Parts: sequence; structure tokens; C-alpha cells
Amino acid sequence: MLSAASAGVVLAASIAVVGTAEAASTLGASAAQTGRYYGAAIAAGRLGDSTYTRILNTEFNSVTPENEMKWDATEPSQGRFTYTNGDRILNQGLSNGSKVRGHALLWHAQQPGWAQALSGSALRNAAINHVTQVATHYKGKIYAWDVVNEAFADGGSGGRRDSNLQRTGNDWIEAAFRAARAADPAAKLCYNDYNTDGINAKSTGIFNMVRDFKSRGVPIDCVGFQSHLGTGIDSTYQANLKRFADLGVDVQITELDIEQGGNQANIYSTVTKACLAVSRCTGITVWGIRDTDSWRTGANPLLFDGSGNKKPAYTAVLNALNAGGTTNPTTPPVTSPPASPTTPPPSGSGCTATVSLNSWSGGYVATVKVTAGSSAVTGWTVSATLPSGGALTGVWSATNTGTTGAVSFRNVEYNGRIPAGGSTEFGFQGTGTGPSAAPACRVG
Ligand code: 9MR
Repeated sequence: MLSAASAGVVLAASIAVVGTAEAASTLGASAAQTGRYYGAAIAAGRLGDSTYTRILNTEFNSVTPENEMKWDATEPSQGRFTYTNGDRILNQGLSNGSKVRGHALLWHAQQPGWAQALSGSALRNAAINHVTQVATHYKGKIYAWDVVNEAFADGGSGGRRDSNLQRTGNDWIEAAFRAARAADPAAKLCYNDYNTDGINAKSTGIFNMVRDFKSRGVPIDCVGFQSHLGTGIDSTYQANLKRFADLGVDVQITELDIEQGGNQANIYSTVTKACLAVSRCTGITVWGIRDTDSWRTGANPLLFDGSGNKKPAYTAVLNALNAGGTTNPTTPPVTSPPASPTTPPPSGSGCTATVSLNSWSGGYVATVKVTAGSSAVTGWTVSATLPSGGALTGVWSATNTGTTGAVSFRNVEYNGRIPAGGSTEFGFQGTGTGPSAAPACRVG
């Protein structure tokens, strides 16, 4: 027994020398060998299941909340945000050393009832406020956000899907991306969709949007290809990933599941190899862990069976990952949008405020940084003048006095105390155009 075991070790070692990477025994570790992640969509309600969490913690190094960060889950009534289940997913991932993909800030589906009932600028402002608030709550913790999900139509048009969000104006997607960037400059910002698993009219419509965004400086970093696949795969799957990567964005396979049939393991292998062949394909997420966790009842589309056993598809993926591929270069960190230099840096005691505006036609989101001077402050008030015709529609991390013209913002309980030289942030949102002059800050 002992000598057989050591012979096995010797054999494994010699294979590793020949291969491009040493064989790893879990999906996450084998993907990491080429700088990629291998993730799963997970549900907060299943985290008490020990088989589920064992597989999760062993195999995966990225998590996506299946439902817990969607609009209906995080803002069930307007302006009231609930992060309990989203935070459970986040903490599960972070405590396991995993990346967390945020899913999804704006989508035509799973909107809370109050948002479904809105239209026009009220909906646009509510949507942008939602993006700002949720991205701010998770600031610095999310690897990549699906900022906008499934905004393109199926079929041959290559155009946008009709939805209440689309009816607020074609620029709603870029407004969402700008708001997300302003709120969390470190997160990669993705557009995510399905039926884009090859070069077709829908994926080409998205391709054209991404190319346009890149040419106009709209912040977009990645495109997610959901890849809910049947029993076949488009021969242009890899070429499609590559053409997007060539636009200068990362690509990710975000919701992979493949109907069980004679070809399931082969198709899983093909998808894995396609990602490995594209240097900006940064990782793969399967949409669930066991077949019994899948939204596709009866399709058995995942890598583990209902008892948690590895399926042939699992082995096919692991082997493909271990065969190696292009090394995914670490992409440079996203740069923060410049804050407008409205006030000089703090010198004496007191405080100063700088504002960074994310504006679109008819509205804006302002992020205000309050910085203490050479002495700590225990409370602050920031004053600004809003141009006529506009009004405040939302404020966070501060309380306001006035909604038009001369307005002021006072700290809330948890952010009044700023150490000497330290800073805090609050934000507000309004209709019309944002303040053009420097906001004033005073202590108290
Ligand atoms: O898997 C999710 C399922 O639990 C929800 O009931 C459903 C509601 O629309 O959303 C599922 O996830 C979807 C994802 O958020 C976006 N792409 C399609 C996924 C499958 O429907």
C-alpha cells in the first residue's frame, strides 16, 4: 500500500513537469493557476446545509448571490435598504478568501413593486439612487458588479429590450455605469446577458454598445456571458468571447449551467477551454452547486448531483483547468473619477468639502467628501447652492435642510466624528443640474 501510494506521488510529480501547470484538486485552485477564479451562485437560505457549504468552501473561490443583491431584495420599499442576506453571501465569500461578484444592480425583472409602478424621471432617479446606495454599501468589497442585466432583446433586432427602465431613455445604461463607478471605483463594472453564447444579432448589439462606451469613456470593464446552455454549443463561442476581449474589456462566464445529456461533460470542457484560451476571460461561475440547487428543475445542469457527488462534468472541468491555458494578466486597477477640486486641502482647523458629480440629462448624483483639518471634528455642516429649477430627491449619510436653492447637510450620528486629517463621505441626488460652486464646510 505504502509503496503504491508513493508511486502515485512520483507519477503525479512527473506529469506536472510535462504539463503547463501542476495538477490541482479543486476547481478554484486549478483555475487560480492561470490567474482565474471558479465560482458558484449561492443562496443564503442554503448556507445551513453542511454538504452545500462543504463543497462551496472546498471547490470555489468566487461567489455570486443568486437573488440576495437584486433590487427587490435590497430595496423592498423605496429608500429602505435591507442588506441582511446580501451581507451573508458577502461574508461567506470574504471569510473563505473568495471573490464576490455583485448581481445585479438594475434589471427589468425582480424589481420591487414600487419600482415597477414608476416611470419617467421618477423611475430614472430611483434607479440611479438604487445603484448608488447599493454600490456604496458594498464599496471596496465587490470584485465585479453586474451593473445592468439583460437589457438587450432576443431575436434578430440586436436592439434593446423594452422595459420600464428602457423607456426612461436610451442612456439609462450609461447613467447606471457612471453612478456605479462613482460609488465604488474599485469594482469592475460588467454588463451581463444571456443568449449571447456565440456571434449572433443579440451579442453583436451588445458588442456595439460596449465599443461605443469605450469610445466615449463610459466606464465599463467587463461583459458577462451567462451561458445557460442546452445540449449543444455554438461553434463561435470562443470567438465571441475573444471579440469582446479585443475591445478592451474583461469577459466572464457568469451563470453557466448545461443541460444534462450525452454531451454535458464535453460541453463543460469546451466552455472551460474557451475561457482559458482568451487571456481576458477572468473566470467562470456556475449557477448553483448541486443539480437540486438549480433553477432549471429537471435539467440536472450542474457539476454535482443532488447528493453532492462529483459528476463526469466536474472531472471534465477540472481536467481542462489543469491542462492550463493563457495566463490571465492581472488587469490594472480601475482609476477613481477625479473629484472636482472645489476647495483647497485642509490646513488649519475646521473642515473642507469636495464634491464629485455624476450627471445625466435631467439629474445627478453628488458624492461629497468631508475632510477634517488639523484638529478632529465632532460634527459638521456642509452648505451648497443648487441651481434653480432643480431639487434634492435623496440624501444618504447626512440629513438635509432645504431641497432647493441654498441647502445644507448635517452629519448623522455615525459620521460626525472625523479625526484630524481624516475624511468621511455623504451623498445626495437631485433633479436638474448639480451645484457648480464649491460647497462650504463648517464645524458643528
Ligand atoms: O436563479 C435565480 C432564481 O432563483 C430566481 O427565481 C430567478 C428570478 O428571475 O432568477 C434566477 O437567476 C437569474 C439571474 O438572476 C439572471 N439570469 C437568469 C437567471 C436564471 O433565471
